[in-house]
Amino acid sequence: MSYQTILFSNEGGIARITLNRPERLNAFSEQLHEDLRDAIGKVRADSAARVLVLSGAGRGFCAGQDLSERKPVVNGEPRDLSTTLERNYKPLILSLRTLDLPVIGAVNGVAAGAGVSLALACDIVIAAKSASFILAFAKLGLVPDAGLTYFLPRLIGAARARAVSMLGERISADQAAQWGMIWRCVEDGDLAAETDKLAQHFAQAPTRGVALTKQVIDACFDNGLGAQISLEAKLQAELGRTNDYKEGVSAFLEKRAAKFTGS
Ligand code: LHQ
Repeated sequence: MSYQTILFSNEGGIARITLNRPERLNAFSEQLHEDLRDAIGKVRADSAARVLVLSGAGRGFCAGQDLSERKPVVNGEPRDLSTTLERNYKPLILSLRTLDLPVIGAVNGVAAGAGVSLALACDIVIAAKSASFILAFAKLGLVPDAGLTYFLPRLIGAARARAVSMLGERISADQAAQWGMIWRCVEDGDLAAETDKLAQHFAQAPTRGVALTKQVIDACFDNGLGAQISLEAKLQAELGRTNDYKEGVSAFLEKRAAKFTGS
């Protein structure tokens, strides 16, 4: 299936979505939201998919909301910005966080505004050295949105989150990695190969264990210690019944590499 604003493939357990509006640095249009909804829905429905890789075509990752589609005044009235957040961004961000697969964000270039939210909604973010992150909301008189005020303080702490949100200064990929905002920053020429290596790893990983690891780490921000240990126990009970757990233990005892099937 082909889309107007994204490139999509899903083979060998690896689903790839590349935002493909390079002339606008892959800014979010209505069509892009629609295409992403459809493609992520397909990945969710495909039991053979074991990892999703998100990236951008051209020199940008995603420049946030396409501002030409969100002019401040519509028919003489101020635009209600909450509509697109509720209708488009909230379902998008939640669909990535609730996807039972690891999501790799390969940040190839600038991420601005909701493009930063999209990157931080991924499980593992790897960025090219020349990429950067800009909380452009500050320059428009807006608050960070699409989940950014949830992710950012948790990742880099409130002091840094406040400063970068209020100033809207460019954060280099190196700085983002040093702050723990992303997993790694790599040389530009190594981004594709490093992303592929990660994707190949997850395509052969115990997928259910990875999915529940994603869930349990997300839950830790809302749970107390006792509730979190109980959640670990509940998820472990489920994982103890998987073929992959049996295979992992057998492979260890037989001193051989495990062959996980994701079941
Ligand atoms: C763009 C955009 C863009 C349209 C580059 N839109 N064309 C949610 C809900 C509701 C409303 C409001 O917002 C939100 C959340 C948000 O995301 S708010 C934040 C929106 N994003 C921005 O404010 C970022 C705007 N872009 C920029 O500041 C720059 O383009 C950055 C710093 C990202 C990159 O700068 P440069 O590398 O110098 O590239 P450029 O500015 O020349 O951009 C290349 C082209 O892409 C250019 O078009 P042109 O026809 O002149 O070649 C830009 O107009 C276009 N573009 N971002 N968000």
